[in-house]
Order: sequence, then C-alpha cells, then structure tokens
Amino acid sequence: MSTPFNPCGGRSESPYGIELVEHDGFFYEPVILGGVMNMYTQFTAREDDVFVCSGVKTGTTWVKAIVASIMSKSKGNVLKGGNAHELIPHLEVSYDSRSLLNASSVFQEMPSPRLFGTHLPYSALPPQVTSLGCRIIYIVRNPRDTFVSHWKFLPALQTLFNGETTGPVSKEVFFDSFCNGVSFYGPFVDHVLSYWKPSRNQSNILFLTYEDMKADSLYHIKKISDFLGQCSLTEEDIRCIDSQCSFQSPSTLDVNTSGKLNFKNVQLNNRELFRKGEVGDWKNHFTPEMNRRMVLVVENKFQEAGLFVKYEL
Ligand code: PAP
Repeated sequence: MSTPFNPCGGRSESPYGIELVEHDGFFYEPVILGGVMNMYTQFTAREDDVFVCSGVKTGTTWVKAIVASIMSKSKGNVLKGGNAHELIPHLEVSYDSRSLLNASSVFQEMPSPRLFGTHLPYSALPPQVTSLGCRIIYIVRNPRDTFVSHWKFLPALQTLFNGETTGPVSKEVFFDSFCNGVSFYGPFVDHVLSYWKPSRNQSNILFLTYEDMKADSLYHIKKISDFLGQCSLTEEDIRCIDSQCSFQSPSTLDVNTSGKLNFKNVQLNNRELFRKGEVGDWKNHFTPEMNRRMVLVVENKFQEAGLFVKYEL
C-alpha cells in the first residue's frame, strides 16, 4: 500500500489517510479549512441567499436535488443537466485550492436567489449569513445510519484528500474515531445541535430529518417549497419533484452513473454519492456494544436537547 500524502510528513493512521485539523471545536480536512478561511475574506452574503446545511452523509445530495428542482421548476428536470452538487455549489470547497471555480467572481455574478450547500457547523457560517437571517435548510440523519454511510464513503474521501484511496478502514477503528468526535466536520453531535438549538426559535432555519423525509417525502417537499416562498407549486408539481428526486431516479441518470465531480488533479465519481438511500442499514453493521456507545455519546445528548430521530420506519 502506498503512503498517503500527509502535509505534516510521515504516514497517517487517520481513517481519511490524512490527519484532520481542529478549528473552533470542529475537525476539518486541511485543504478545506484553507477554503473556509478564504471564504471568510472573499464571500459576501445576500439577504435572499439560501443555504442547504448538513453534516457529512446525512442526505445533502437529496435535499439539494429537491431545492434545485423547486427553484427551477419551469425548466423541467434540471437534475439531468448536473449532479446536485454542481447545481448547488459547496460553499467552502469552492474556495479551497483544489477547486476549479473562481468562486469570488462566479458567486458575485450569480443571480439571486443564490443557492449554496455547506457542511459547516452553524457557528462557522460566514457571520453575515446569520446576521442577515438568510434561509437555512438543515438535514440531520440518525447517527447510526450516518456512521455507516460515512464509513462506506471513506475510500472516496481518501481519494479526494490524497489523490488515491488508502483502502478500506476497519469499522471498529472508524467507530472509535467517530464516537470521539474526530470525524470530517465532526463532532457529529455538536454539528447537529449547533443547528437544532437556534432552529427552535428562528423561523429562518428549517430543520429536517432524513427519516421523516423518507416517511413522507411529499409533505416535506411542500414544506421546503413553502419555506422557499414557492407557494404556487401545484400538487402535481410536488409529485413530479418527488419522483425526480427520490433515490432511484437521480441515481440512474447518466450524469450520476458516469459523471464526475472535477477538482484540480482529482475526480470523484458521482455514483459514489448514491449507495442504498435507506433507513436502518445500521442493523446490518452495528453490534450491541456499538449501539450502547452510540446511545451514550450521541443519542442521549440529542434527547437532552429535545431532538428525537428515528432509527427505523
Ligand atoms: P455528502 O455528505 O457526501 O454530500 P449526503 O448526500 O449527505 O453525502 O449523504 C449520502 C447518503 O444519502 C447516502 O446514503 P447511504 O450511504 O446510506 O446509501 C446516499 O445513498 C443517500 N442519498 C443520496 N441521494 C438520495 C436520495 N435521492 N434519496 C435518499 N437518499 C439519498
């Protein structure tokens, strides 16, 4: 196995093939943290900007697809023209040194309302986003399925971070890291609560759960369209958006079966963003001991904060 690139020098034992760095209580991949810093000096928010915010592997691609489809309903199925992450750019990644985008000028020229995605915790959003009261849609997923999805995605993240995969990572090793809070944009529990708490008394934050969306996607698409001020969508429009965004449809489009997200010197196959898209896959991977630990380090903290997520439908 080749040695992963590590800016600190030497072989990295990290599940990501590179050591994450901590900044203001959250863990970042170093190049992306550079993007965060550039974003602070170069990004100017507008009051009508919309942000799709999420932790890693919690349903971002799905919500972005829904938001992009709602906002361009008159143009037909926009998902055929690009992966959801191309239609709605990832804010901080657009400013990092791997990005092919001239983010400052591209974002300045974008017509309003602009749509962005970000994995940043609430506390790390550009200050204007919160002071202007920009609309924020946050998607959370139960921590057990999030963990499994993240673990399965590690080879893709290793490729993005190091130019090549360093191979599969033991579930136990990554579980330990995840529960200790040392995961990409983690600690997961802090990330979720950073949005959950303000969402309880701020009408500019729409807080969604992956499981509730799975249980009743039509209801949630309507809720998202109302939140975005797109109240004129008909029932037929909502049904159409639902069918074009639900797992089966985008995952079989050419842009996602053979398309790639392009970065300097590295590409990510869009098909990696679609695995199972189910609630409850954790049951195939969790031991009773893993359940116990997840309850202690994440689930109890959610409940203390009044947040309840489903583990099966
Ligand atoms: P990201 O953090 O890389 O952006 P994100 O889109 O948040 O990933 O989450 C990926 C998960 O959403 C995957 O879950 P899985 O590994 O358990 O399968 C992916 O399959 C799932 N997903 C992607 N698109 C959809 C969709 N349209 N409907 C439901 N789930 C989806």
